[in-house]
Amino acid sequence: MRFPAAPPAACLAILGCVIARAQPAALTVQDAWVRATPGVDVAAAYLTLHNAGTQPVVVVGVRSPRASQAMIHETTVSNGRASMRPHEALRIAGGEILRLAPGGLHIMLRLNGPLAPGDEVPLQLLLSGGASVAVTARVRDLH
Ligand SMILES: [Cu+2]
Repeated sequence: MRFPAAPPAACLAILGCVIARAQPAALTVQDAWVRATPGVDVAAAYLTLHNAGTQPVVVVGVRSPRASQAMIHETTVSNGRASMRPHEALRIAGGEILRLAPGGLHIMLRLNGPLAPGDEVPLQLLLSGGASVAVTARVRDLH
C-alpha cells in the first residue's frame, strides 16, 4: 500500500500558516477618518484599534495607495506649542482599545493627490509577523 500524502514537515508548515493567518482577525479597526486641509499635501488619519484577542498585536507601519508615505506620528504639546514626531510601533495588548485621535496619535499621510470630503482612503496596517489589516477611512469636511 502506498501513501501519496505529503511528508509530515509540509503538513506542519501548512498548519502553521493557517494559524498565523487566523490571528490578525483579532484586531478590528473602527471609526477611521481623515482630516484633510485643502491645499495641503499632508493629512492625518485617525482610527480606533481594538485587539479582541488574547495575544498582543503590534502595528509596525501603514501603507495607503493615496499616500507616497504613511507614518505613525504623535502630537505633543509643550510650552503651549504643538509639535509632532514619528512614533514607534503601536503595541496593543490583548483586550486593549487604542484610539488615534486629534491631539495625540495619528497616521501622517504624505498625499500623492488632493483629497475631498467624502473621499475614501484605503489604509493597510502592517502587523509584526507579516500580516496586515485593511480599513477604509473617509475624509471629513473640516467645517
Ligand atoms: Cu503628524
